[in-house]
Amino acid sequence: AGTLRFVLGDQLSTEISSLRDVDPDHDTILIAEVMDEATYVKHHKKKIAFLFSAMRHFASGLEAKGFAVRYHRLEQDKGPRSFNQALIDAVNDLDPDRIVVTEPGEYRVRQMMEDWRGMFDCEVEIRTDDRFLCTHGEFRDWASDSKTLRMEYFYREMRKKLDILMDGDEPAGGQWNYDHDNREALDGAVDIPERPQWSIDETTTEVLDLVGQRFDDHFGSLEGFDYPVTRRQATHYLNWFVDEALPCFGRYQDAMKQGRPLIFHSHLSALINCGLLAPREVVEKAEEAWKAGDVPINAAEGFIRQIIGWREFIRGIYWSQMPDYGRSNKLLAQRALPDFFWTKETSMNCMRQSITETWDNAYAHHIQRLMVIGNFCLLAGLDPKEVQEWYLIVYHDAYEWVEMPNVVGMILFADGGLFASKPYAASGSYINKMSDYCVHCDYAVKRKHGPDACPFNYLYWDFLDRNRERLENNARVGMMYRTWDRFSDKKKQTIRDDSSRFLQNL
Ligand code: FAD
Ligand code: DLZ
Ligand code: SF4
Repeated sequence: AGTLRFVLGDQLSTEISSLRDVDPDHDTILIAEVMDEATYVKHHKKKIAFLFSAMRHFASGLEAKGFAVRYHRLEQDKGPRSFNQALIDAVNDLDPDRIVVTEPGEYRVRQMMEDWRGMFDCEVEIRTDDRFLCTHGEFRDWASDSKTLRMEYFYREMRKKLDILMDGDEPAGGQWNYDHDNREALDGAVDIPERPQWSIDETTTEVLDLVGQRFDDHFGSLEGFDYPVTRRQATHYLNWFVDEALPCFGRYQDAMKQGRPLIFHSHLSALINCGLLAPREVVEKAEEAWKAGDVPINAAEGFIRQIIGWREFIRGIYWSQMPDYGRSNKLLAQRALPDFFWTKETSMNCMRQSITETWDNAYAHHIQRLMVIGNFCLLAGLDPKEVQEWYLIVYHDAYEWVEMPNVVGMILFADGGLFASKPYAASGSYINKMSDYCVHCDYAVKRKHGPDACPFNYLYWDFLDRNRERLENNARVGMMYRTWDRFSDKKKQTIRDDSSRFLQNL
C-alpha cells in the first residue's frame, strides 16, 4: 500500500515533482542502479561513477530524513537489470496503491513509462518535470508562432517571462545580448582560478571500485575523480563559480588553452542535468551577483543565456522533433568515426588535446565540442548516428535530450538548418585565433596545401565543394561559393586531392 515513487538517476532533487507530496509514513521511494541504463551506450566511466555516487548520497539523505527508500545497488548481482524490472519487483513486493514518476529526459524512457500504464493494476501518474523553465506546451506555442526557430528570440521571451535581467519591459543595460564584448582569446597574463577540491568519501570510493571492475571496457579514465556528488558540494561549487569564475565567463567564453580544460566555464552542466542544482537557482545566483555589482553585465547575461536560452531551447527542439530527429542526415554524411576518437592518437593537436581531456575528465567545454571536435565531424562528413553515439558516451552531462540537438542541429547541420542559420564550419585560422593548440601541432596552420598543411584548411573548402547542391542557396554560406569559384582549377584540384588523401587515411 501507499505510493511508490520512482526517482531516476537524473532526477536527484528533493524538489522533483514526483516527491512533492511524499508521505514519509506510507510511501516508498525507489532508486535503482541498473545495467541497462549504464550500458544502453557505453558511458564514460566517470559519468557512471558520478551518477551512482550522487544517487547513493541522495538516497542516504532521504533515509536520514525518515523516508523509506528502496535502493538497488549494482553490486547485487540478482538485482533488476532495467527500469522495468526494478519497478515490477517493487510492485510485487510492496503492492502500492499508485505509482508516481516525473517525466524522463529521454524519449526512450518516456515510451517505457507509457507502457507502465498498461503493466500494473494501480494508477501510474507521470508528472511534468518542472525543473525546466519552459513547458512543452509553451515551447510548441512559441515555435508555431515563429517563422524561424531562432534561439535569440526564444531567449528574449524567456527573459520577459521569468523577469530575469529585466528593467521593466526592457532588457537590463539596454541590450538583450552582449556578445560583442565577449569572445576574447586568452593571453598568457590572465590568471585562471583553481577549482575547489574534495576528498573522496567511502561511498564514492566504493562506486569507483565498482565502476573500475564492471565497466573497465568503457571509454575514459577514473583517475582524479573530483566531481561534487552531494547537494551540499554542488551548492558550494556553484557559489565558488559565481564568485571566482563568472566575472570573466563572458570575456573568455570561446577561448581554449592547452592543459586548462575549464578556464572560466562553470562546469555545472552535469550537476544541473542530474538534479543536484536547479536551473532557476543557478540563474538567480548569477543575477544577484550582477545586481550586487560583483559581475559585469556581459558575463551575467552570457551565462544566463546559456541556461534559460540555449538549454531550454535545445530541450524544446528535442521533444518537438522526436522520434525521427536522430535519423536526420540532410548532408548525407556516411564516413565512419575514425579510431582516434577512441584512442586519442592523432597528429592534429587540437583534436588530440580535446579528446584526451574528454577521456580524462568526461568534459570538454562548449567551443572544444563545437568548433574543434564538432567542426571536424562536420568537415569530414562523419555519419550522424556514430557522432551522436560518441557524444552521448563521452560527456558526463550527456543525455539524449541535450546531446542530440547539439549534434544533429548545431554541429552537423544534419537537420538542414532547423534552428542553425548556417553550418558551423571553420578553417584552422579560427582554432589558431582562439587557442594555443596550433603552436604545439605537427601541422602548419598557415599552410593551405600539402601534407604539412592544417587539415581543417583544405577540408573546409572540400566540405563546401562536396555539399554545394545542398548549401549554395543558404544566404550565409552563398558568398563562400563565390570565393571558391574564383579559385583556379589547379587550386581547386589541390584542395580535392589533399582532402581525399587525408580522408582516405583516416
Ligand atoms: P558553461 O559554458 O559554463 O555554460 C553554462 C551552462 O549553460 C551549462 O552548464 C549548460 O547547462 C548550459 N548550456 C550551454 N550551452 C548549451 C547548449 N548548447 N545546450 C544545452 N545547454 C547548454 N550540454 C549538456 O549538458 N549535455 C550534453 O550532452 C551536451 N552535448 C553537447 C554536444 C555538442 C556537440 C555541443 C556543441 C554542445 C553540447 N552541450 C551539451 C552543450 C555545452 O557544450 C555544455 O553544456 C557545456 O560545455 C557544459 O559545460 P559547462 O557547464 O562548463 O558550461
Ligand atoms: C545515465 C544513467 C546511468 C549510467 N545509470 C543509471 C542508473 O543506473 N539508474 C538510473 O536511474 N539512471 C541512470 N542513468 C540516468 C538515466 O539514463 C536517465 O534517467 C534516463 O536517460 C532518462 O533521462
Ligand atoms: Fe588543429 Fe590545424 Fe591548429 Fe593543428 S594546425 S592544432 S590541426 S587547427
